[in-house]
Amino acid sequence: MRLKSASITSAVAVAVLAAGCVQAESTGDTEAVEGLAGEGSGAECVIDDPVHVGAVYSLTGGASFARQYQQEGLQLAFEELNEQDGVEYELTAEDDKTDIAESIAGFEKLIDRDDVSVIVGPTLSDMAFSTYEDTQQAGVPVVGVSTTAEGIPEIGDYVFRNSLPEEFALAESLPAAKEALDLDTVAVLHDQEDEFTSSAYSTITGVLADEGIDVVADEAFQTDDTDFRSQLTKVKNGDPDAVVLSALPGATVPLVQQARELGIDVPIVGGNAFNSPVLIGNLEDAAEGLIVGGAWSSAKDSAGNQEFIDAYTQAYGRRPDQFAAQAYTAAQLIDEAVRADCDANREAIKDNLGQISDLETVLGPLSLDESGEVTQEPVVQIVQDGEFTLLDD
Ligand code: 1QQ
Repeated sequence: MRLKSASITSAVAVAVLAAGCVQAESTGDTEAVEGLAGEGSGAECVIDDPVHVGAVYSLTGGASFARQYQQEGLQLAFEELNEQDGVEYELTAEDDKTDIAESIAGFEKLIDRDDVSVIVGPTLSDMAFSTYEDTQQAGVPVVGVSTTAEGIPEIGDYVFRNSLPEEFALAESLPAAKEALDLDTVAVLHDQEDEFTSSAYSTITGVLADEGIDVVADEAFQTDDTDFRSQLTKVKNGDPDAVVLSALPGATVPLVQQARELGIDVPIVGGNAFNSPVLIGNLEDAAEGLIVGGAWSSAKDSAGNQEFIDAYTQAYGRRPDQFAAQAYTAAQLIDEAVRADCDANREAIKDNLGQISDLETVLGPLSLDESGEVTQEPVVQIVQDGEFTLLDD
């Protein structure tokens, strides 16, 4: 199946969403593969054929801050799952180079040539809006592990995500920051081009209004901008209690550094990109006081979290981040869906992913519903001495 060009797919995806979230219908004619339907269920399930899982990440390019974390988290999880009897997973990963056309090509290869049962990814919401509508039509279930923009699960009933939506994370982090910092006023800076940042900006303005927090400056920029001094001067003149930033990592690092250089030392509340230790590391002292809502913390006492951290650190020589934890969890969700009916065909995985309720994961108890949306408890963290610390501690 040929996937449409990015522009058409994006336009179609947006049109579908604008039309009141009418989900695209699957026209996938994938025949069930006998060898992927097994005997038994749960831990007793035995499937003869290997289960092919595809993944598309941004290993290089602008979103490479997630770097190998997503790939390593997924790899580690499937290595652990393969130690269990009955089901053998084979993972094929593609790097979309943070490029929409490359992402489409990666999905197309996994669907048409590698004949995968399910796909994990991509890294960015931008790519999801350009690939999911066609993946839906091909009848291939996809699990987003870091795509947090509004409207993604609505693309189709084969579309799922275990990545906490930005709207839920911000609805937690902004009130928590208000309480912890006694915020009365903020300045808002946002990338007006990217799907994720635009979606987050819409949530930010709504939550600030609900919380009665005054916006003393509201400045926009482009994804590839590198000089933010004009916007930051207006922010400084507004003398806010904090800054709220909706940006991808590429803009976040120079923007935060320039803010500190200009003497804007107030706390900065950011979006999902702030959950990257790569980004925090690149910011060095400028990261002090950053606040972010997210899906995972190394301090969470969730089921298997410490074992996951230990296993990941031993395997890769550094501690995992949220993006690794979410990818790790996606493998667990896929295995849960496969073993439910002991069937690794695309349709069976799609049917069972939407039935997962309160599964104990390293992210905490997690549910996926038939709409494809995730339910889990967010965490709010602040950077202190270069480390993420739970804000409510
Ligand atoms: C999205 C995001 C990115 C910042 C995560 C890597 O949350 O694109 O939805």
